[in-house]
Amino acid sequence: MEHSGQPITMLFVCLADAKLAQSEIEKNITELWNLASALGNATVVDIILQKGVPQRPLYIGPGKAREVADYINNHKVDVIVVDGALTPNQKFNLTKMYWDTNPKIEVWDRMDLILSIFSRHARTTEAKLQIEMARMRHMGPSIYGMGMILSRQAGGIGTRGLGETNTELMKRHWKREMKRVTEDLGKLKGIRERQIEHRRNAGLSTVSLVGYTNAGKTSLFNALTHKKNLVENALFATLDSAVGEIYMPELGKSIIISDTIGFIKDLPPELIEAFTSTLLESISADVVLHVIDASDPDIFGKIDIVEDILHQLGIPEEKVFLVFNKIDAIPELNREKVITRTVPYPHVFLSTVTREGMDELLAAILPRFKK
Ligand SMILES: Nc1nc2c(ncn2[C@@H]2O[C@H](COP(=O)(O)OP(=O)(O)OP(=O)(O)O)[C@@H](O)[C@H]2O)c(=O)[nH]1
Ligand SMILES: [Mg+2]
Repeated sequence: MEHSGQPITMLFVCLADAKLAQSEIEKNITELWNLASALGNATVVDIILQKGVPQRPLYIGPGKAREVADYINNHKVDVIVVDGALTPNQKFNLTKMYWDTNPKIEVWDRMDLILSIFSRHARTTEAKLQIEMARMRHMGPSIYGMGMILSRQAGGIGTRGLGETNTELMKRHWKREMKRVTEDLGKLKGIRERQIEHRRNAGLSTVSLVGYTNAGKTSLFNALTHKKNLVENALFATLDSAVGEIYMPELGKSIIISDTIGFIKDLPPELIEAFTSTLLESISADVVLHVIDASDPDIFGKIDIVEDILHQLGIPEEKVFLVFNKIDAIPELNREKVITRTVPYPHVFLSTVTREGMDELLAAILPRFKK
Protein backbone atom coordinates (compact mmCIF):
# COMPACT_ATOMS: atom_id res chain seq x y z
CA MET A 1 0.00 0.00 0.00
CA GLU A 2 2.82 2.41 0.78
CA HIS A 3 4.68 3.40 -2.33
CA SER A 4 6.39 6.19 -0.43
CA GLY A 5 7.46 8.65 -3.07
CA GLN A 6 8.16 6.31 -5.98
CA PRO A 7 6.08 7.01 -9.08
CA ILE A 8 2.91 4.92 -9.33
CA THR A 9 1.02 4.25 -12.53
CA MET A 10 -2.70 3.91 -12.04
CA LEU A 11 -5.51 2.55 -14.12
CA PHE A 12 -8.94 3.87 -13.22
CA VAL A 13 -11.87 1.53 -13.45
CA CYS A 14 -15.15 3.40 -13.21
CA LEU A 15 -18.63 2.06 -13.04
CA ALA A 16 -21.38 4.51 -13.97
CA ASP A 17 -25.08 4.00 -13.62
CA ALA A 18 -26.59 3.96 -17.11
CA LYS A 19 -29.02 6.70 -16.02
CA LEU A 20 -26.19 9.05 -15.07
CA ALA A 21 -25.68 12.10 -17.31
CA GLN A 22 -22.36 12.37 -19.12
CA SER A 23 -21.55 15.51 -17.12
CA GLU A 24 -22.03 13.62 -13.86
CA ILE A 25 -19.75 10.83 -15.01
CA GLU A 26 -17.11 13.35 -15.97
CA LYS A 27 -17.45 15.08 -12.61
CA ASN A 28 -16.90 11.82 -10.78
CA ILE A 29 -13.86 10.97 -12.87
CA THR A 30 -12.42 14.45 -12.36
CA GLU A 31 -12.75 14.10 -8.62
CA LEU A 32 -11.05 10.71 -8.66
CA TRP A 33 -8.35 12.29 -10.80
CA ASN A 34 -7.91 15.13 -8.30
CA LEU A 35 -7.63 12.60 -5.51
CA ALA A 36 -4.96 10.71 -7.43
CA SER A 37 -3.00 13.90 -8.02
CA ALA A 38 -3.20 14.73 -4.32
CA LEU A 39 -0.98 11.68 -3.83
CA GLY A 40 1.76 13.58 -5.59
CA ASN A 41 3.42 10.66 -7.33
CA ALA A 42 0.64 9.00 -9.30
CA THR A 43 0.12 9.03 -13.05
CA VAL A 44 -3.21 7.90 -14.43
CA VAL A 45 -2.52 5.93 -17.60
CA ASP A 46 -6.08 5.21 -18.62
CA ILE A 47 -9.70 4.97 -17.63
CA ILE A 48 -11.84 1.93 -18.26
CA LEU A 49 -15.51 2.74 -17.95
CA GLN A 50 -18.44 0.41 -17.57
CA LYS A 51 -22.06 1.49 -17.58
CA GLY A 52 -24.08 -0.45 -15.09
CA VAL A 53 -24.41 -1.29 -11.44
CA PRO A 54 -22.02 -3.20 -9.14
CA GLN A 55 -22.08 -6.97 -9.52
CA ARG A 56 -21.24 -9.45 -6.86
CA PRO A 57 -17.99 -11.37 -7.36
CA LEU A 58 -15.87 -8.76 -9.13
CA TYR A 59 -17.82 -5.49 -8.72
CA ILE A 60 -17.46 -4.96 -12.48
CA GLY A 61 -18.86 -7.46 -14.97
CA PRO A 62 -16.74 -10.48 -16.01
CA GLY A 63 -16.25 -9.13 -19.55
CA LYS A 64 -15.01 -5.79 -18.21
CA ALA A 65 -12.74 -7.58 -15.78
CA ARG A 66 -11.14 -9.42 -18.72
CA GLU A 67 -10.73 -6.12 -20.57
CA VAL A 68 -8.82 -4.83 -17.54
CA ALA A 69 -6.70 -8.00 -17.56
CA ASP A 70 -5.87 -7.42 -21.23
CA TYR A 71 -4.95 -3.85 -20.47
CA ILE A 72 -2.53 -4.66 -17.68
CA ASN A 73 -1.09 -7.41 -19.78
CA ASN A 74 -0.04 -4.82 -22.34
CA HIS A 75 0.72 -1.81 -20.16
CA LYS A 76 2.63 -1.08 -17.01
CA VAL A 77 0.11 -0.62 -14.21
CA ASP A 78 0.95 -0.66 -10.49
CA VAL A 79 -2.45 0.06 -9.04
CA ILE A 80 -5.95 -0.47 -10.34
CA VAL A 81 -8.23 2.10 -8.70
CA VAL A 82 -11.88 1.18 -8.72
CA ASP A 83 -14.06 4.27 -8.27
CA GLY A 84 -16.41 2.88 -5.68
CA ALA A 85 -16.55 0.81 -2.53
CA LEU A 86 -15.36 -2.77 -2.92
CA THR A 87 -16.17 -5.50 -0.44
CA PRO A 88 -13.06 -7.33 0.83
CA ASN A 89 -14.18 -10.30 -1.24
CA GLN A 90 -14.45 -8.30 -4.43
CA LYS A 91 -11.03 -6.82 -3.82
CA PHE A 92 -9.61 -10.26 -3.23
CA ASN A 93 -11.25 -11.73 -6.34
CA LEU A 94 -10.04 -8.93 -8.56
CA THR A 95 -6.51 -9.03 -7.19
CA LYS A 96 -6.36 -12.78 -7.61
CA MET A 97 -7.50 -12.43 -11.20
CA TYR A 98 -4.63 -10.05 -12.03
CA TRP A 99 -1.93 -11.67 -9.94
CA ASP A 100 -0.72 -13.96 -12.66
CA THR A 101 -0.16 -11.07 -15.06
CA ASN A 102 1.46 -8.88 -12.44
CA PRO A 103 2.26 -10.39 -9.05
CA LYS A 104 2.74 -6.92 -7.58
CA ILE A 105 -0.56 -5.48 -8.78
CA GLU A 106 -2.71 -3.77 -6.19
CA VAL A 107 -6.41 -3.15 -6.39
CA TRP A 108 -7.65 -0.11 -4.49
CA ASP A 109 -11.07 1.33 -4.08
CA ARG A 110 -11.85 4.98 -3.50
CA MET A 111 -11.33 4.62 0.24
CA ASP A 112 -7.87 3.09 -0.25
CA LEU A 113 -6.94 6.06 -2.39
CA ILE A 114 -8.18 8.53 0.24
CA LEU A 115 -6.35 6.62 2.96
CA SER A 116 -3.12 6.75 0.97
CA ILE A 117 -3.42 10.51 0.62
CA PHE A 118 -4.11 10.80 4.31
CA SER A 119 -1.08 8.69 5.18
CA ARG A 120 1.02 10.90 2.97
CA HIS A 121 -0.16 14.07 4.71
CA ALA A 122 -0.43 12.92 8.31
CA ARG A 123 1.98 14.66 10.64
CA THR A 124 0.72 14.31 14.20
CA THR A 125 0.33 11.12 16.23
CA GLU A 126 -3.38 11.75 16.38
CA ALA A 127 -3.78 11.99 12.62
CA LYS A 128 -1.67 8.88 12.15
CA LEU A 129 -3.74 6.92 14.63
CA GLN A 130 -6.97 8.11 13.06
CA ILE A 131 -5.80 6.88 9.70
CA GLU A 132 -4.67 3.58 11.15
CA MET A 133 -8.09 3.17 12.70
CA ALA A 134 -9.87 4.03 9.44
CA ARG A 135 -7.66 1.64 7.53
CA MET A 136 -8.30 -1.22 9.94
CA ARG A 137 -12.02 -0.56 9.85
CA HIS A 138 -11.90 -0.50 6.08
CA MET A 139 -10.13 -3.84 5.83
CA GLY A 140 -12.19 -5.37 8.58
CA PRO A 141 -11.30 -8.65 10.24
CA SER A 142 -12.45 -10.23 6.99
CA ILE A 143 -10.88 -13.59 6.39
CA TYR A 144 -10.09 -13.02 2.75
CA GLY A 145 -9.04 -9.43 3.08
CA MET A 146 -6.56 -10.08 5.84
CA GLY A 147 -5.47 -13.39 4.42
CA MET A 148 -4.70 -11.79 1.12
CA ILE A 149 -2.82 -8.84 2.49
CA LEU A 150 -0.77 -10.88 4.92
CA SER A 151 0.07 -13.70 2.58
CA ARG A 152 1.24 -11.15 0.07
CA GLN A 153 3.34 -9.40 2.65
CA ALA A 154 4.80 -12.79 3.46
CA GLY A 155 6.17 -13.00 -0.04
CA GLY A 156 3.55 -13.59 -2.69
CA ILE A 157 2.77 -16.56 -4.80
CA GLY A 158 4.00 -19.46 -2.70
CA THR A 159 2.17 -18.35 0.40
CA ARG A 160 -1.13 -17.49 -1.20
CA GLY A 161 -3.29 -20.06 0.54
CA LEU A 162 -3.57 -19.24 4.19
CA GLY A 163 -4.81 -21.92 6.52
CA GLU A 164 -7.68 -21.67 8.93
CA THR A 165 -5.38 -21.21 11.90
CA ASN A 166 -3.64 -18.29 10.34
CA THR A 167 -6.91 -16.59 9.57
CA GLU A 168 -8.06 -17.01 13.15
CA LEU A 169 -4.74 -15.66 14.30
CA MET A 170 -5.12 -12.67 12.04
CA LYS A 171 -8.60 -12.01 13.29
CA ARG A 172 -7.35 -11.97 16.85
CA HIS A 173 -4.45 -9.77 15.82
CA TRP A 174 -6.90 -7.35 14.17
CA LYS A 175 -9.01 -7.19 17.31
CA ARG A 176 -5.98 -6.58 19.52
CA GLU A 177 -4.62 -3.86 17.26
CA MET A 178 -8.03 -2.26 16.98
CA LYS A 179 -8.27 -2.16 20.75
CA ARG A 180 -4.84 -0.57 21.06
CA VAL A 181 -5.56 2.14 18.50
CA THR A 182 -8.98 2.84 20.01
CA GLU A 183 -7.46 3.24 23.46
CA ASP A 184 -4.66 5.50 22.26
CA LEU A 185 -7.12 7.64 20.33
CA GLY A 186 -9.44 7.71 23.32
CA LYS A 187 -6.66 9.21 25.43
CA LEU A 188 -5.96 11.92 22.86
CA LYS A 189 -9.66 12.61 22.55
CA GLY A 190 -9.81 12.99 26.32
CA ILE A 191 -7.03 15.57 26.21
CA ARG A 192 -8.88 17.49 23.51
CA GLU A 193 -12.12 17.36 25.43
CA ARG A 194 -10.42 18.78 28.48
CA GLN A 195 -8.87 21.58 26.41
CA ILE A 196 -12.26 22.47 24.99
CA GLU A 197 -13.83 22.37 28.45
CA HIS A 198 -11.03 24.51 29.82
CA ARG A 199 -11.54 27.15 27.12
CA ARG A 200 -15.24 27.14 27.78
CA ASN A 201 -14.72 27.61 31.51
CA ALA A 202 -12.33 30.45 30.80
CA GLY A 203 -15.16 32.16 28.89
CA LEU A 204 -13.42 31.83 25.52
CA SER A 205 -15.63 31.71 22.45
CA THR A 206 -14.73 29.51 19.53
CA VAL A 207 -15.20 29.64 15.78
CA SER A 208 -14.50 26.69 13.56
CA LEU A 209 -13.83 26.50 9.85
CA VAL A 210 -15.38 23.65 7.91
CA GLY A 211 -15.94 23.05 4.23
CA TYR A 212 -15.20 21.01 1.17
CA THR A 213 -11.55 20.20 0.71
CA ASN A 214 -9.63 22.94 -1.18
CA ALA A 215 -12.29 25.61 -0.40
CA GLY A 216 -9.70 27.83 1.30
CA LYS A 217 -10.21 27.07 5.00
CA THR A 218 -6.53 27.20 5.88
CA SER A 219 -6.08 30.36 3.79
CA LEU A 220 -8.84 32.01 5.80
CA PHE A 221 -7.40 30.66 9.05
CA ASN A 222 -4.02 32.14 8.18
CA ALA A 223 -5.53 35.45 7.09
CA LEU A 224 -7.45 35.76 10.35
CA THR A 225 -4.70 34.61 12.70
CA HIS A 226 -1.63 35.82 10.76
CA LYS A 227 -0.26 32.30 10.85
CA LYS A 228 1.40 30.46 8.02
CA ASN A 229 -0.07 26.98 7.96
CA LEU A 230 0.26 24.90 4.82
CA VAL A 231 -1.99 26.07 2.00
CA GLU A 232 -1.97 23.91 -1.08
CA ASN A 233 -3.96 23.52 -4.23
CA ALA A 234 -4.51 19.86 -3.42
CA LEU A 235 -7.17 17.84 -1.72
CA PHE A 236 -6.67 17.18 1.98
CA ALA A 237 -3.74 19.52 2.58
CA THR A 238 -4.93 19.78 6.19
CA LEU A 239 -5.51 16.68 8.28
CA ASP A 240 -5.25 17.93 11.82
CA SER A 241 -7.10 20.65 13.56
CA ALA A 242 -5.05 23.74 14.19
CA VAL A 243 -6.13 26.29 16.74
CA GLY A 244 -5.36 30.01 16.69
CA GLU A 245 -6.60 33.25 18.16
CA ILE A 246 -8.23 36.36 16.71
CA TYR A 247 -8.20 39.49 18.81
CA MET A 248 -11.58 41.22 18.70
CA PRO A 249 -11.15 44.84 19.85
CA GLU A 250 -14.92 45.26 20.26
CA LEU A 251 -14.94 42.42 22.76
CA GLY A 252 -11.69 43.39 24.42
CA LYS A 253 -10.57 39.78 24.14
CA SER A 254 -9.58 37.06 21.72
CA ILE A 255 -11.74 34.35 20.25
CA ILE A 256 -10.41 30.93 19.38
CA ILE A 257 -10.52 29.73 15.78
CA SER A 258 -9.92 26.20 14.55
CA ASP A 259 -9.12 24.83 11.11
CA THR A 260 -9.65 21.21 10.26
CA ILE A 261 -9.81 18.47 7.66
CA GLY A 262 -11.89 19.15 4.55
CA PHE A 263 -14.91 17.15 3.51
CA ILE A 264 -15.52 15.31 0.29
CA LYS A 265 -18.33 13.57 -1.55
CA ASP A 266 -19.15 10.11 -0.20
CA LEU A 267 -16.87 10.61 2.78
CA PRO A 268 -16.69 7.06 4.05
CA PRO A 269 -18.37 6.68 7.47
CA GLU A 270 -15.23 4.91 8.73
CA LEU A 271 -13.41 8.18 8.21
CA ILE A 272 -15.91 10.34 10.05
CA GLU A 273 -15.80 7.85 12.92
CA ALA A 274 -12.04 7.79 12.99
CA PHE A 275 -11.72 11.57 12.77
CA THR A 276 -14.21 12.46 15.49
CA SER A 277 -11.47 13.61 17.83
CA THR A 278 -10.16 16.08 15.22
CA LEU A 279 -13.70 17.10 14.37
CA LEU A 280 -14.54 17.72 18.03
CA GLU A 281 -13.26 21.26 17.68
CA SER A 282 -15.84 21.92 14.98
CA ILE A 283 -18.63 20.16 16.80
CA SER A 284 -18.13 22.11 19.98
CA ALA A 285 -17.64 25.55 18.39
CA ASP A 286 -20.00 28.47 19.06
CA VAL A 287 -19.92 29.56 15.44
CA VAL A 288 -19.23 27.34 12.44
CA LEU A 289 -17.96 29.03 9.30
CA HIS A 290 -18.76 26.94 6.26
CA VAL A 291 -16.10 28.00 3.75
CA ILE A 292 -17.15 27.67 0.11
CA ASP A 293 -15.15 28.01 -3.09
CA ALA A 294 -17.46 30.44 -4.88
CA SER A 295 -15.56 29.95 -8.14
CA ASP A 296 -16.28 26.21 -8.22
CA PRO A 297 -18.64 25.22 -11.04
CA ASP A 298 -20.15 22.65 -8.69
CA ILE A 299 -20.64 25.13 -5.85
CA PHE A 300 -24.15 24.00 -4.89
CA GLY A 301 -23.37 20.29 -5.08
CA LYS A 302 -20.48 20.82 -2.68
CA ILE A 303 -22.52 23.01 -0.33
CA ASP A 304 -25.10 20.23 -0.10
CA ILE A 305 -22.45 17.61 0.66
CA VAL A 306 -20.94 19.69 3.46
CA GLU A 307 -24.36 20.48 4.92
CA ASP A 308 -25.13 16.81 4.96
CA ILE A 309 -21.96 16.02 6.88
CA LEU A 310 -22.55 18.89 9.33
CA HIS A 311 -25.95 17.40 9.93
CA GLN A 312 -24.44 13.95 10.53
CA LEU A 313 -22.03 15.50 13.02
CA GLY A 314 -24.97 17.01 14.86
CA ILE A 315 -23.98 20.64 14.29
CA PRO A 316 -27.08 22.85 14.71
CA GLU A 317 -28.02 25.04 11.73
CA GLU A 318 -28.19 28.18 13.87
CA LYS A 319 -24.43 28.03 14.37
CA VAL A 320 -23.61 27.98 10.67
CA PHE A 321 -22.40 30.96 8.64
CA LEU A 322 -21.65 30.68 4.94
CA VAL A 323 -18.40 32.17 3.72
CA PHE A 324 -18.22 32.47 -0.05
CA ASN A 325 -14.48 32.57 -0.67
CA LYS A 326 -12.37 33.19 -3.80
CA ILE A 327 -14.62 35.97 -5.14
CA ASP A 328 -11.52 37.47 -6.76
CA ALA A 329 -11.48 34.44 -9.05
CA ILE A 330 -15.07 34.92 -10.19
CA PRO A 331 -15.95 38.61 -10.64
CA GLU A 332 -19.01 37.66 -12.69
CA LEU A 333 -20.57 35.74 -9.80
CA ASN A 334 -24.31 36.28 -9.53
CA ARG A 335 -24.51 36.84 -5.79
CA GLU A 336 -28.29 37.22 -5.77
CA LYS A 337 -28.71 33.81 -7.32
CA VAL A 338 -26.24 32.23 -4.94
CA ILE A 339 -28.00 33.67 -1.92
CA THR A 340 -31.46 32.66 -3.11
CA ARG A 341 -30.22 29.11 -3.33
CA THR A 342 -28.68 29.11 0.15
CA VAL A 343 -31.21 30.79 2.45
CA PRO A 344 -31.67 30.76 5.48
CA TYR A 345 -28.00 30.97 6.41
CA PRO A 346 -26.29 34.29 7.09
CA HIS A 347 -23.39 34.77 4.68
CA VAL A 348 -20.50 36.91 3.52
CA PHE A 349 -18.58 37.07 0.25
CA LEU A 350 -14.84 37.37 0.56
CA SER A 351 -11.41 36.70 -0.80
CA THR A 352 -8.47 35.66 1.32
CA VAL A 353 -6.25 36.89 -1.50
CA THR A 354 -7.51 40.49 -1.78
CA ARG A 355 -8.87 40.44 1.79
CA GLU A 356 -12.11 41.94 0.49
CA GLY A 357 -14.95 41.02 2.84
CA MET A 358 -12.72 40.03 5.77
CA ASP A 359 -13.83 42.92 8.00
CA GLU A 360 -17.40 42.25 7.03
CA LEU A 361 -16.99 38.65 8.18
CA LEU A 362 -15.69 39.68 11.59
CA ALA A 363 -18.45 42.25 11.96
CA ALA A 364 -21.06 39.67 11.00
CA ILE A 365 -19.99 37.11 13.57
CA LEU A 366 -19.33 39.62 16.34
CA PRO A 367 -22.92 39.73 17.71
CA ARG A 368 -22.71 35.99 18.31
CA PHE A 369 -20.15 36.56 21.04
CA LYS A 370 -21.70 39.42 22.90
CA LYS A 371 -24.28 37.38 24.72
N1 LIG B 1 -8.17 32.84 -6.11
C1 LIG B 1 -8.23 32.51 -4.82
N2 LIG B 1 -7.64 31.35 -4.40
C2 LIG B 1 -7.71 31.05 -3.09
C3 LIG B 1 -8.37 31.88 -2.15
N3 LIG B 1 -8.29 31.30 -0.92
C4 LIG B 1 -7.60 30.14 -1.11
N4 LIG B 1 -7.26 29.98 -2.42
C5 LIG B 1 -6.50 28.84 -3.00
O1 LIG B 1 -7.25 27.65 -2.84
C6 LIG B 1 -6.38 26.53 -2.66
C7 LIG B 1 -6.76 25.77 -1.40
O2 LIG B 1 -6.55 26.58 -0.26
P1 LIG B 1 -6.44 25.96 1.21
O3 LIG B 1 -6.51 27.12 2.14
O4 LIG B 1 -5.30 25.02 1.33
O5 LIG B 1 -7.81 25.13 1.24
P2 LIG B 1 -8.35 24.16 2.39
O6 LIG B 1 -9.85 24.34 2.40
O7 LIG B 1 -7.64 24.40 3.67
O8 LIG B 1 -8.00 22.75 1.76
P3 LIG B 1 -7.72 21.32 2.48
O9 LIG B 1 -6.96 21.56 3.75
O10 LIG B 1 -6.93 20.61 1.45
O11 LIG B 1 -9.07 20.72 2.71
C8 LIG B 1 -4.97 27.11 -2.59
O12 LIG B 1 -4.38 26.95 -3.86
C9 LIG B 1 -5.20 28.58 -2.25
O13 LIG B 1 -4.17 29.40 -2.71
C10 LIG B 1 -8.98 33.11 -2.62
O14 LIG B 1 -9.57 33.92 -1.91
N5 LIG B 1 -8.86 33.34 -3.96
MG1 LIG C 1 -6.53 23.17 4.79
